[in-house]
Amino acid sequence: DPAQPRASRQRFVADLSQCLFDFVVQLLPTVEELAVKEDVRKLLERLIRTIEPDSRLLSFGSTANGFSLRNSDMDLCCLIDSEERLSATDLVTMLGDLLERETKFHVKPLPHARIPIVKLSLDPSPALPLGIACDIGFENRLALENTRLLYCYAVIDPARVRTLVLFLKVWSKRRKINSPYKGTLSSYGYVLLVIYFLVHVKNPPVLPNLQQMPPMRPISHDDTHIGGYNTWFFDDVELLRQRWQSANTDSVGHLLIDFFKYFSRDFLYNTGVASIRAGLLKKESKGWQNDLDPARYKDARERNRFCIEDPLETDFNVARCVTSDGLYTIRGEFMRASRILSTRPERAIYAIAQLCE
Ligand code: 3AT
Ligand code: MG
Repeated sequence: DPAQPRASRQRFVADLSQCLFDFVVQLLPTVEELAVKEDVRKLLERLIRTIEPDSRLLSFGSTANGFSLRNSDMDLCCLIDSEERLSATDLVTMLGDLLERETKFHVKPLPHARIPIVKLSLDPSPALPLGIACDIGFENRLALENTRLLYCYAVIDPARVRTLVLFLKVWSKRRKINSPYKGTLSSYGYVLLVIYFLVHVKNPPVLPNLQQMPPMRPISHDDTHIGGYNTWFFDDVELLRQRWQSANTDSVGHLLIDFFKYFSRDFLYNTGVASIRAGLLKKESKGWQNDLDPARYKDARERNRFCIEDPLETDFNVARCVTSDGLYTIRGEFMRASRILSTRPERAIYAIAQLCE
């Protein structure tokens, strides 16, 4: 019966979707964890205000973008609203001293890093069985905006977008291809790949392009630019939730299979740039070629193996840390995942276990 393989394929994909939801749900942060993190943020904000009274401490990254897993680290950004303020280097040093005196955190100030931060960690406790890790940076307004952009994408179609993103984050961590310090890609990079795929590769698209939608009211240049970068995007979440109805009805399982297929076979790693703002771009058009004369452009060659345009800071390649070995490993993992899903083990749950082995 020729219909038999097709029916069993459909059953596998439906089963895979259900398993992905179930798998991801058990990895979400608990209510207690979120409460402890908010308490920590408030405590730190109170302490920072003893140094800079006009400051606010805001969350960004996964704690604020809707893609948080259990025990993920906390990214905090301090904004100072007054005109006269200390330099980031001085603030990091002073805050480091203060936190060391006043709290139980392990404190590591990095005042001379390219982006000065204070690193904090807390030992495990009943509410936080794995402790807590937290970075505090200063005036990183672009990171707050890119967090808000990802958050808007997360809430448009949470069932599909959050499930896919969270699964890929877990998968990339378990497969050890989520360490920019070791030549692979950050979580932020993987999130951008998923959104790029859902906005620009899937046809019809699963998500709208929030940076290219017409604004509802006139916008002024000053309100929409930070450091020369255009940070405007359509952010009326309520309206989006009501109005956006994707013509694409693919299940999460189907999208995951296609995602791995696309990034193992079709994406043009040598010449292409994945941009959630503008779709597939050419490395050449951004000056990000990696085939330049190696004697003169060694840096460009190393930095642009894999190119993902930051949605706001558009001259920044989010994948610049990916080395040629790193890219080889990542592509090998996309192929492995694609193979596992196409050989279709007996049950989807085994496929997921094998994927994340
Ligand atoms: P984890 O749950 O911590 O794995 P995350 O979503 O917090 O994932 P990252 O830790 O990779 O993601 O990054 C934290 C935030 O920092 C995300 C983004 O707002 C900002 N960020 C990270 N890398 C870059 C980058 N290369 N360019 C601009 N912003 C970045
Ligand atoms: Mg983080």
